[in-house]
Amino acid sequence: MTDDLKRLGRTTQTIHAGQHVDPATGAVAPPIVQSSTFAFADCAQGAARFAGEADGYIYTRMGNPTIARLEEAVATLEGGAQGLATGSGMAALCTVAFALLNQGDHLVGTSSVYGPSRVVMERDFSRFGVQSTFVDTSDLEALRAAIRPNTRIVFVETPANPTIVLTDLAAAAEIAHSAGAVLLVDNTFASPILQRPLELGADVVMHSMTKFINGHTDVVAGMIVPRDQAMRRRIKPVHSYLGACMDPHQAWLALRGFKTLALRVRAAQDNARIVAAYLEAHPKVEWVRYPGLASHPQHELAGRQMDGPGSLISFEVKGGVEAGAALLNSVKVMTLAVSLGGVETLIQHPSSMTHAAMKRDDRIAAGITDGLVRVSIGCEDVEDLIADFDRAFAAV
Ligand code: LCS
Repeated sequence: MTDDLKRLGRTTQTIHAGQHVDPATGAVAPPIVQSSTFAFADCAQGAARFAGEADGYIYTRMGNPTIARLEEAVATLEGGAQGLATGSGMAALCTVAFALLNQGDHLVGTSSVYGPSRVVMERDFSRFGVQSTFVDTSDLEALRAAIRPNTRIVFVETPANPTIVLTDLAAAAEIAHSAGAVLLVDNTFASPILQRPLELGADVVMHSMTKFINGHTDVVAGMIVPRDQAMRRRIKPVHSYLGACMDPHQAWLALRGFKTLALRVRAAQDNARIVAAYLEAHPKVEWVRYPGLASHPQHELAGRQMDGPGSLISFEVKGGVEAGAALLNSVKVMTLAVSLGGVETLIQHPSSMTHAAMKRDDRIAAGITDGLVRVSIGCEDVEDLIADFDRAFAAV
């Protein structure tokens, strides 16, 4: 990461970060170094690399030149130390939790997070003696009250999946740090184009790069960005050995997608503003939650903490689950599918899909109502999306 690049604009950074010309061939697009292992010149060099006394690659699970470009690129945008790429967003979360938590430790998380992020803590990490409490972290008093003497991680997802509720990151950092805990932020929904948690005091950022960073709905991938080298040193040994690593080809695809991140995020956001206003005015819509609308309870926080409201919208159709299902079964331009952050608009029903593994009481308490519909607005011509909604609402 060059100092020069840090001073350039975000669009320039996405296009150039990690994209140096290949010194061996002059290739402008990065080569895919599809090798599991790297030869040593002699035994002394191999031993020095293993001892951490010499630079150079050893084995792709521990590091690879193509993956390193992507780790540099995302870290440049987030403003952290070199990233640690993982095979999925879930692998990023599990790697951080595995690295930073011990038996008897406690994690406080946002109640409305991606369903499996919560389930893996409550169902699986609990088997190893890690306790967790999930609360509405948009309520800073509730967050403060959930902290225990053994709390080591405060885990915030903002905007939250699928409720689009926001958490004040600077305040959450202050609460975590005064308790001696680390603030881990899932920045998947905003992407570093719209929100940079490390600048607001977070210690670690994670992404499902399956979403905006790759952006083309053809890769599952994750990324961890530690605040500094000290935090990176705490996570790197687990990252190297846990096996949640990335493949070079996967890294190359994500790096290609990353070049257009700023363009895609802004184009989708332009569409989302129009769609959110359309939904809010629609007689068959019960409520809409989108940070760009004045009706969003944290519209003011969105303006302060984010560089734009993004392209995820949640809403409920009047008539609840059945009415929502009629809408979802009638879309033609939009696709009924989970995932988000791609160039195509995806629409889904969280309580029976992405958040089905959560207990219903927990879902309701987290604001994930049975009728909530989540839409990830893409980069299509917005007139076509509105026409698709018109057609689908007619079937409700
Ligand atoms: N964090 C967030 C905010 C997510 O939305 C997801 C996946 C993950 C982490 C996990 O990442 P993965 O392992 O899938 O790369 N969210 C999904 C969703 O809402 N629909 O399908 C997947």
